[in-house]
Order: sequence, then C-alpha cells, then structure tokens
Amino acid sequence: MYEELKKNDKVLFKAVHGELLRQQNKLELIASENYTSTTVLEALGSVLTNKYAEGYPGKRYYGGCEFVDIAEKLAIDRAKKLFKAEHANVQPHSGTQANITAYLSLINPGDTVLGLNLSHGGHLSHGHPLNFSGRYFKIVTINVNKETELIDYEEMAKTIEKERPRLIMAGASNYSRIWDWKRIKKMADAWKCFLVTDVAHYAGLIVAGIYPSPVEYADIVTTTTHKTLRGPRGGLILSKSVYARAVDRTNFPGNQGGPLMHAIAGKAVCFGEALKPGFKDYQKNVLANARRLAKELADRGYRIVSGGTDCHLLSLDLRSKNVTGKEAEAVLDRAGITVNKNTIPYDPQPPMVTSGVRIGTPAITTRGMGRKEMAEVAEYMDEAVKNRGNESRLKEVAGKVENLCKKFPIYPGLES
Ligand code: DSN
Repeated sequence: MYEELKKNDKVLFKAVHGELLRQQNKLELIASENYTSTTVLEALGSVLTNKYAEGYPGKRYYGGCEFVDIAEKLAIDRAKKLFKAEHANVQPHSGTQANITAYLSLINPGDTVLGLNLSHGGHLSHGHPLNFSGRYFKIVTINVNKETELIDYEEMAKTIEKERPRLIMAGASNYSRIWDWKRIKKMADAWKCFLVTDVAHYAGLIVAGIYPSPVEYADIVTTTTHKTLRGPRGGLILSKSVYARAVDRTNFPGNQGGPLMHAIAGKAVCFGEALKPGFKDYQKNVLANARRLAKELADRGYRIVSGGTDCHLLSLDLRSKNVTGKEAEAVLDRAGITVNKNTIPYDPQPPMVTSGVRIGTPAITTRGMGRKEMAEVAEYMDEAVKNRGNESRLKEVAGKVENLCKKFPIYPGLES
C-alpha cells in the first residue's frame, strides 16, 4: 500500500507509514478519534479531490459537476435519513466551521450566546475569548453543578433570565452525561431564543438510538463526522427546513468557498455505513466498554467525574493519584496509551496542566476490543501511572500494550 508515495516522496511516506504503525500498535483512547473504514479512506483518496463545485447540487458555479452532484446528493439524503432531519448541509469543512454557519444563520455579531464553559466540558467554538465565537459574540457561560458535576438547569434558567441570550449553544466536548434537550428547548421558547445543539461527540450514539437526539427540538444541530460517527474528518449541519436557505447561504458563499468533494464522498460512505444494522451494535459496545472501563478505573482508585458515563467518554480526576493531566498524558504515551489532558470541573490547575484526562472508547471498540480487554486497558493505565518514574517498567507496559493491539489489527493489509 502507498506504493506511489513510497516511490515518489520518501520523507512523507515515512511519516504516513509511521502514523499507521502508531495507530496500529498503540491504544487510542482520545475520545474524539476513531478509525474509518477502508471504504471511507478510498473515497477520501479519490479523484473527487480534483473538482471545484462551489454551490449546491444542480446549482453550481462550475461545469462538469454531474458526478460530484451524485456524491453530494447521496450524502445529503443519507444524512437526513440517518438523523431524521428536515435539512442537511454536508459542506462544512469542520465542526467549528459548522458552528460559524449555525450562529450566523440565526443571529448577528454582537448578539449574546449562552454556552457551557470550556473548562467544564464545553468547546472552543462555544464562546472561548480567543475563538471567533468569543470575539464576535457576547458570550455568557454556565458551569456544571459543583457537587453533582452535571449540567445545572436551574442555573441555566437563571442565566437566561438575567442575560437574555439570542441563542443557546448546547453541547460539549467533555461531558459524559445526558443532555436534557427537551428542557433546554422549553427554556429557549420561554425566552424566545434560538437553540443550536452541537452533538459532535454523541452523533454516532444518537443515530444508533442509545443517546437522546436533539433533532426535533433544536433549530440547528451541528456535528463532526469523524468521532463516534466514524467517518472522514469534517462537519455537518442539520436544520429545520425553515432555516434551510439561511444555512446553505451562510455556509456558501457566507463562510466557505469550494466544498471538499472527496470529503463529502467520504461522508456519504460514513452515513451509509451508519444506516446499516451493525452500526447500532458497534455503538452499544462503545457505551458498554466506556462503562466497563470507568468501573475498572474506579476499582483502581481513580475518581470518575460525575461518577460515571452515559456515552463514549469519561473524564478522570487524577488528584488522588498525585499526578496532573499533563504528566499523565506524557507517561501514558510512553506506555503506548494515547489520551489527552483535560480540565475537570472547577479545576485548580491551568488548562495546559489540568487535573484530569479525557478517555474515550470509540477507536478501541472499532478494532474489536470488548469488556474483557477493558480490564487490561485499565490495568496498563494504572501500571503506567504508578510507575511513572521507572522507564524500564514503562517499556514493559508498552510491550504489553503492543501485544494487546496486535491481536486487534486496524487495517489488515495496509501495513505491508
Ligand atoms: N478537538 C475536539 C475534541 O477533541 O473533542 C473538539 O473539537
């Protein structure tokens, strides 16, 4: 595989091949990552990358769009069916780009947006001061409840009453519990503000029916396609048909130029795969693995933020182990386990240090690991954290991790 790259660009080939081996031989526990199918990879590497297709199917600014139109139409139809949505725009290059489109389809710069604080599990594009969202909108944030570490709907209601946002952005990149979309919709209606939900993390679970869908409640729903959905990197916007025109015009020409047709083809494949019955079983396993991993880690003395998980991710509070998130991320990496440091609610440490790590099971479940392996994963994580000053013990753990990974190949045939 990668024969041309190997022959024509040795330096880049080395990087691509190295990354393939890293993905194969290490445990990928970053909650927002996954392994796409080889069908998605083929679509991504297809000749569709050559085509300019500004506009939408049937209404393009370029000739020669008859085949890319088929791909985009397929992606749109499948997305609508999958999420039971009235309208879908498959062109956003990323989740953040989808969020820019969502805001600007409904409100104007300077308007007030309410979102979950980034250090409580929110996302940069939900109002961080350095992000476009924080620069162009007035942001008010809510925190999770200090005791329960759950979304505090009463605080949310009070904040809405006081700040009168024009738009509520509900969603997270590190919140493992159920969002009560219906309750938030009631608040949005009561105070006449728009509701946008960003389900980038939960999308796969939602289409499998094991996490609540906000599609019937939200004016606009945004998501990425590469996390639990297991597709190519990219964004997707779903909306009520009343916002279809605004969404389409705001995405193009409003905030993007030519769509990435190879990525849209990859999204069409991903949605097709998610419509198949096996996808539901996969998502059930993702959730069951996350719950088992949480239990195994709790049994080893790690505190799970909010006491557990209802999705694919869990947030670990490492303070009882006297290790920061930054140190844990580094030490786990030396043991062949990839995670990301993450703030926990009311974290005493700054964001570049943190007291926690975020862990997810989408990727290890894709490669076929199940409940039995979760005990092994927890054991290796714990061994690494306990032996953080001992390089030879860490090498030993890395060896065990590699042996486990070898039993679950990710792309058989690609490695040679
Ligand atoms: N960076 C993504 C995540 O890890 O959740 C969100 O954009």
